[in-house]
Amino acid sequence: MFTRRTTLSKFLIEQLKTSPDGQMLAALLIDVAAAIKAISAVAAKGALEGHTGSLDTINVQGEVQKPLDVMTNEIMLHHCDWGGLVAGMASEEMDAPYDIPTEYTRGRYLLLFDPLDGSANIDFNVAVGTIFSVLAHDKNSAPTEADYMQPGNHQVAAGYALYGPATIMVLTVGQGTHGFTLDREIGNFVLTHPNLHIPEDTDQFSINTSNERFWEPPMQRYVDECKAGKAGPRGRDFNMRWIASMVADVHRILIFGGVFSYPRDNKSSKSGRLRLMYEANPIAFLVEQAGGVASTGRGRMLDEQPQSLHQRIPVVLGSKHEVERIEQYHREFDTGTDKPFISPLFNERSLFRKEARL
Ligand code: FBP
Repeated sequence: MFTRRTTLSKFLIEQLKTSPDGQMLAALLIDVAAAIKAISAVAAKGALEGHTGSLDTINVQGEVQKPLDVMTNEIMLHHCDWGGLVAGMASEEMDAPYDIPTEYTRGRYLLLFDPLDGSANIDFNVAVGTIFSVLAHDKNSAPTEADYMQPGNHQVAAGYALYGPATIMVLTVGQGTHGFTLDREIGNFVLTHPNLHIPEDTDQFSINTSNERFWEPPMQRYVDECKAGKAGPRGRDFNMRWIASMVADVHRILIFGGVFSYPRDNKSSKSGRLRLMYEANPIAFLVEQAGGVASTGRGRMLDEQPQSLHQRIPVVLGSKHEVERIEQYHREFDTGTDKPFISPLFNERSLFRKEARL
């Protein structure tokens, strides 16, 4: 049985054997996988190694850092900077891109990552992840920040790791989306979820509804209609999940289908919470490669031209028909042709009154 298993290295060498520079990309993804194994081992120590609580440092996002945010960032950098494959790296945890130390050869790829997505969950021992995106850098010179400003449709590879009961790495090099489970005893990632496919229809949605009052009307309309279930305009019941770890929420969608959103809101920034270049874009690439749709609500995520490294963006992704419906609600709202849904619970004659909309 063990001899028939497809390991990550075997899979990548096979998938990339005909693409120019394919073996270099395979080598880089194997370095990323090594970093992920190290993060998996470190994260699993939990409170035994003092990984809970917060530091007194704040990252470029204005968020208080956790010890593991800093440690996992270092792990990613130092597993990938020495091999002559990477020209520079950018991360949620660093204000500016990381230049490859002069003692190492500069490579042909830019690696962008969120080393520990959902790190607020660490103290509660809930699943967290790592998200990464790979762009090409075809110049001989060291990359400037402008070289990173490539839309998501330029990505040559993307993926995430989910540190749950098992550690799973899901990736794409533009030929489908595939999942690998870490066999801890052997130390290999083994292909366990080939050709993941997101069903076009779903009755699952994933959104932090505590922010509903801050959303735009099209998102409020969509979620209100889902919550109204059989009695509402959708004519069927929906189920909701929110793990507050994007990777975990997205992984469920890649396995079972569903729609995930962190929409535009007027809470802190009008752009929502998630970062375009190292969260939304890599996940959008994986979702599209699995037959799903990834949108800002008003257009294809992968066509967005980045304006800055740490830019935030509204995110709607997952099962095709639901994402398209949400895009349609945005279009109708923008053109003044929408038909907001008023739940029977909140209508004129009810005991409750819905607050004035945004
Ligand atoms: P970090 O990358 O800082 O951990 O934040 C991203 C994120 O954790 C997403 O994974 C998740 O979807 C979202 O924030 C949860 O946000 P909220 O706490 O507002 O529900």
